[in-house]
Amino acid sequence: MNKKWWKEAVVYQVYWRSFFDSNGDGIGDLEGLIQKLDYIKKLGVDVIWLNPMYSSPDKDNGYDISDYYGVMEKAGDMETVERLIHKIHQRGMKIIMDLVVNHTSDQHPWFLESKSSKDNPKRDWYIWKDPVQGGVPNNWRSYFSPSTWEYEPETNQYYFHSFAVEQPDLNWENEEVRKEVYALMRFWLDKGIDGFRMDVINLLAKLEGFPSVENPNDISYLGNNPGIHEYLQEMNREVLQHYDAMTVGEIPFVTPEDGVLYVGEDRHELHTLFHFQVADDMPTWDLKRYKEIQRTWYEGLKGRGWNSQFLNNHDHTRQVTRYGNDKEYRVESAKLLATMIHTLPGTPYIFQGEEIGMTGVKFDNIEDYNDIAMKNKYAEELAKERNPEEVLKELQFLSRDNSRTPVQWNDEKHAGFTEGESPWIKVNPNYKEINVMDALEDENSVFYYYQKLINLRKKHDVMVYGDYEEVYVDSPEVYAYTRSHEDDRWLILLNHSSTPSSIDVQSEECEFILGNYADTMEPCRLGKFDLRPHEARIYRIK
Ligand code: ISL
Ligand code: CA
Repeated sequence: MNKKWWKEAVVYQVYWRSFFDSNGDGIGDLEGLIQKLDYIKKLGVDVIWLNPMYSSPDKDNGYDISDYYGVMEKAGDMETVERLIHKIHQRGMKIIMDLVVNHTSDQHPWFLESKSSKDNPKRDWYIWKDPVQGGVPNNWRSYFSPSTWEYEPETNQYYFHSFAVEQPDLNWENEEVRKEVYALMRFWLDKGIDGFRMDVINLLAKLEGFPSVENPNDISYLGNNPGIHEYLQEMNREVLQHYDAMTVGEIPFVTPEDGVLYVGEDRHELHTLFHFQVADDMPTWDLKRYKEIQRTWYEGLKGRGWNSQFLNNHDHTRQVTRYGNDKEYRVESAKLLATMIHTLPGTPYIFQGEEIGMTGVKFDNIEDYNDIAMKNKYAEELAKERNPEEVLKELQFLSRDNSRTPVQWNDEKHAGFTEGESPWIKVNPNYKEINVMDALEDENSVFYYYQKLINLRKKHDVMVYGDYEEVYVDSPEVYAYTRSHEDDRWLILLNHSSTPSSIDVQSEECEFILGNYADTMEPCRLGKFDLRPHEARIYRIK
């Protein structure tokens, strides 16, 4: 396994509209991000993943792009983007941007032309089908609506959308589309960005013939279809191999067997990927299932491809709420989950605010929510005559807005996120207890613990390149594994429960490296002892 900068990197995801507002309009922006770069640098991360800031009507918060060469006004302008790239590089960090090319906005000029007439030269840039028996061409569901088809009366055809109606899918079978995408990729790489996070990149190839399916609610037919690897290999030949660019693919519905086809170093497609087996299979913490997922991915990729490790992002609620204990043990469990993500094999991702243990949120009414996925689902369920309070309650826990509330900078109005009257989405009411200002003043804060974890990766190859082996596999509450590299062997112990859990460390030698409880353990403990609630320990052993 050869050494690469993107294998050794820690990535920090900035959802800029919720990060910091520099001009008082209540919306985070790129100037605001520039003003906070020293804070991100202080954490010790290497790469910033910036969510989409391209021109967009913002129906899906930037994932509906209307001009790949433009900058969304609320984010800033091209000069600000260029300054941002320069200032990130000045600090010795890199920036990867979101590549969203499975679909565009329905306001993109390409689509406006395509839909204008059947013989428009861009008609075939999107996917149009005749009605079947007077209705939709097949029974597929989209991510954000009951059907993947939207009827256009002017030309009496349906167009295909994997997500919202406002997000028509591009037709990747059309070579002109592919060439256009490669050109826009080069444009941004030539601006100096260091790679891409590729949005649902495994959806580019559609199932041949668009056949109706047995169970339309299992939408995995949207992804991993024949032809996808040819597209990615062509993208590599045409663009990526000519740059030192990091590529991480967002790959829903993928198993390790298929995953290695996207990231195998001999495949010349992507460097690494986000799979969603945790997010999709584990609504709440399930240690047995998590161990199994980590084991199958490690075995599936071992020696061939590189994994990524994350537990939350702008689409999935905050990890300390979903998979930890954000009540009695919020700080300990935030640190424990971080220890896990930063010591498992693969590139770790930090979602903004995770480094101070920010939690999910519960707004009292649907008007307080913004996310199109949630609002569409809410409307869909209410159309079934269901009770609104019940539906809202059902959707709150996994709503994507849980992660999209503003970063909590201090205990002032709006948590210091904006000087404006009201932020675009409410601040989590717990900002007085959980904010950056307090974290930076407390040597035992989650922030400084993240800093130590990140520093460990910089100093010890075992954290990056070490072989992974699970130990104490039968423990129902403790996740324990070793990482081994040359003569370095580290043992990571994680008690995921809110009660003490016993463990029996057998080793001739042991040196205490790091723990998430303030009291240090010198010399480290051997033999049988209890790990305290949500306690994490890292040892060097023999
Ligand atoms: O949000 C999810 C489940 O509720 C995820 O499955 C997510 O929709 C899916 O992983 C695709 O996400 C990406 O593409 C979407 C965009 O809304 C997401 O923000 C983006 O991360 C469409 O571009
Ligand atoms: Ca702003």
